[in-house]
Amino acid sequence: MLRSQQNAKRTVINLSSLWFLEVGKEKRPIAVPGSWNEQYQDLCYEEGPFTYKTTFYVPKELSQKHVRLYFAAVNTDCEVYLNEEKVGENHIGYLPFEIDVTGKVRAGKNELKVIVKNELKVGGFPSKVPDSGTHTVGFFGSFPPANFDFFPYGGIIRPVLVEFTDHSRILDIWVDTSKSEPEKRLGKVQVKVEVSEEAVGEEMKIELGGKEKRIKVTDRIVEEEFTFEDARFWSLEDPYLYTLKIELEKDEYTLDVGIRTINWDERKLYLNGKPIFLKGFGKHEEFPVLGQGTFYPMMVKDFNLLKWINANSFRTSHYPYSEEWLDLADRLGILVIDEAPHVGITKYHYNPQTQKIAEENVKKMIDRDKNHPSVIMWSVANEPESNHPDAEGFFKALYETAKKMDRTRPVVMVSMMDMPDERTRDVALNYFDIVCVNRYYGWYIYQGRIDEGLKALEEDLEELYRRHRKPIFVTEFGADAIAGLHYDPPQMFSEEYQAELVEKTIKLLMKKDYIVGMHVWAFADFKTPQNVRRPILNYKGVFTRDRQPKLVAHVLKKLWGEI
Ligand code: BDP
Repeated sequence: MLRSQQNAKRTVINLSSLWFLEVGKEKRPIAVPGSWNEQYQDLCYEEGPFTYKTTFYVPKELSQKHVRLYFAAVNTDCEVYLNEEKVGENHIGYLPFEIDVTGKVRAGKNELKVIVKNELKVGGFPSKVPDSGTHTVGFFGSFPPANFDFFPYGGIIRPVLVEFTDHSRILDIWVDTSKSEPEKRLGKVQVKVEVSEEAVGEEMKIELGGKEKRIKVTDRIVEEEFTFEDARFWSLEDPYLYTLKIELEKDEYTLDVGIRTINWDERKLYLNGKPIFLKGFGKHEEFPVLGQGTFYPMMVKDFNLLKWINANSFRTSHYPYSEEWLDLADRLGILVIDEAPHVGITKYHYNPQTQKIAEENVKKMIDRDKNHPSVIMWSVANEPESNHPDAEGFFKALYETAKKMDRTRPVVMVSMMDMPDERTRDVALNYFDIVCVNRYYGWYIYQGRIDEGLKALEEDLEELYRRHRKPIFVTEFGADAIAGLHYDPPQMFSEEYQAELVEKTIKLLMKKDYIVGMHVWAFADFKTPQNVRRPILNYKGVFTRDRQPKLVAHVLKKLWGEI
């Protein structure tokens, strides 16, 4: 599925605006995109269902076109009604869905209604703390009872678009540059296009980087290859994008294409044939006052800070972000680990029905983001209960699902298991291409004892490498620090302690040649459910929630500037 695009042959109405929210008998204004929890104090902890309403106007000539509603994301369960007729429903947050409403849109005024519920469910997405307790130490008794450490925001969090196209139209595009030979500067771009039945028999024009091909469409799928001698490869230093334009008589679609290759072996990860070391963060797509959603100024600010601090990558922990994050990453040369909305997975998820939903979620993520050159790997989950025997089949299936859709990128699962303690033995990690682990030595374990903690971390990593013989990526490490809290000698929660722990951990990781990346947790402070460990926010941010640097930010800028 392609996202909606305004161009010379497509028309898009963007419904980002002030909608109405029905709360009981009341009708309140509500911003879309956005989450209800931050817009109204009395709705902070509400799961809904709430009814969103808006209207839009359609000129007569457009009402006869192919029309689809494109929801960039709704958290979480929703039913969609157009002019009082139910036209669709969706049950996963953070991912887009489309509804074909051809023939249902009226010339003139149309009414759109979306009923949204954001309920935490044991064994669901988003996942609720199982009554019997949780495998995740430290999250007991949190409210809302999310089985994860960030606030469960609800609502229409991303834009809603109405797109009008001809019936003869482009449905999907796949771009694969993995056959390119960077050492010869030879770019090979395979382009695959899916069209609607009505387009069969027409001529298609494909333009890429100044080259043009005209093809008679004989089938719903068209495949072509472009070769570029002396290609300009997409890289962190030169994130060059070629423009790909697909044209039918009455439809067109434009995509940015980066020519680059990704490979990996037993010890290293390569971008364009050269080893790449990932420096950066796990982060969240949430902000003070705004809550969760698509907010452009915040994206620009965060990318500017990523560049300032000399980071080259981030993980979309713990769900896919608005697609514009990837547009910016493509354009600015930042690598992204794209993560499925699978966090807080426990044994209650390990059944065939939930596995099928999880497979669908992985497919939807890859389907949305497959053409972004910045995406360097797919993460199918964060910190699942992967020491449970039933995790093996569940995650093997997710790995295979991802691989079937994309063999060109590594597929990973982020584990907090597989420590030297036998009880943490991860039954699924070995299926994945790169070993991704979260480790909190000097924080959750070896509290207040950074040096001892790091000795234990070193042993842990050595053993992990011996066991897996695959590159290791430390996807999380860090410490809470409350901005303005200082202490000498460094104490937990002081800026000094966070800076020391992060600096010493990085210096240790740099000594190991099988380590391919290190991501500090987290980019910025973020809001969590209420519990005894979190004074409103998780304070592991290198930046405060309003994006001001803590002491550690200056340490990182210097260290990463030298790597
Ligand atoms: C890890 C999780 C992350 C948490 C972090 C922490 O992946 O979501 O916020 O630890 O405890 O367990 O700060």
